[in-house]
Amino acid sequence: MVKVIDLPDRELLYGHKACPGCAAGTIARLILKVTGERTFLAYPASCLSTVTSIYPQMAFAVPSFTAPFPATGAVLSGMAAAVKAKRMQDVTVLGMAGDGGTADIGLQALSGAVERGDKIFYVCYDNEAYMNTGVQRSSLTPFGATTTTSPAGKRGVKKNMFEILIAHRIPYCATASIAHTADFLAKVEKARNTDGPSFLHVLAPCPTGWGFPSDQTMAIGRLAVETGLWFLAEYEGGRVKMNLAPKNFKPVQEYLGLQKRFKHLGAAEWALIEGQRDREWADMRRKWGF
Ligand SMILES: Cc1ncc(C[n+]2csc(CCOP(=O)(O)OP(=O)(O)O)c2C)c(N)n1
Ligand code: SF4
Ligand SMILES: [Mg+2]
Repeated sequence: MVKVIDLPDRELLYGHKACPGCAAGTIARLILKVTGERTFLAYPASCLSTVTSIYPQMAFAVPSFTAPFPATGAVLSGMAAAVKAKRMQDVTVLGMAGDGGTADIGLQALSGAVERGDKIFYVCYDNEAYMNTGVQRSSLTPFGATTTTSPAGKRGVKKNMFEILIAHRIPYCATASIAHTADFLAKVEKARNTDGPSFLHVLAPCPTGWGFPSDQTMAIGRLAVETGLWFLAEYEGGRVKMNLAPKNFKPVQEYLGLQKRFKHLGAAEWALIEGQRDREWADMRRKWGF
């Protein structure tokens, strides 16, 4: 049973310039409603920095720092050290980075911060490409998606950040979807109350880069889970809990067919994607026993 969280009216992210329907903006806004005013925030070069921090304007109402692209984890460690040195209480040291800033160039700094056990809360909003610089492929771009550096849909397999963080024996890590909002908010609350590092990987549908109408963000987010191409899980106390395990998945074309980045795919590729999905779910069921 997911706990429903009362959110304050006060906006701590206001007046940003993200595209209509951008999930990343909503994710950041809702996270700040949970973590509140006593949040120290760092984010690297990304859509999030570009749409919030345009000199002389600043859309965040909490102390915020644009980190160098590879350095979010290291910057958060520094903030956590300062909070400890000053004996500050009830503070959230929060990082929000894209898939490129997390799974590619920022992976080492994140790994170091988690391994040191620093009390930080790191969010990866995953729009599955380098959107800010014009939709280039990242290691979290899914199989078959068109980007400007993989025009015909390069056949890579999306890196599994959840398992990479589990391999660090992190105290708390979870995956989430903006379309499952109560589950997402409950995980934010848990992550920020964790005594040590925590990591949240949130799928962030991007109308501009994925090619879907801007009023379909939530529908796309739901379909990702219903087709089994995204999963909702938590790792804590050394165990994995699957929050939602559909008995039957919807056909993947219901999700892929709504997005221009997959429009070149046909029945053969859908079958490949479903085969890969089924193998991954079988593997997860075996490992985590759900
Ligand atoms: C060292 C370095 N390399 C490249 C860049 C250019 N750059 C800025 S943002 C960005 C893409 C970020 O992608 P992602 O982390 O997925 O965030 P998104 O833009 O998708 O929100 C790139 C390549 C940079 N700022 N610094
Ligand atoms: S390109 Fe995508 S992630 Fe970036 S602001 Fe627009 S909708 Fe959001
Ligand atoms: Mg991205």
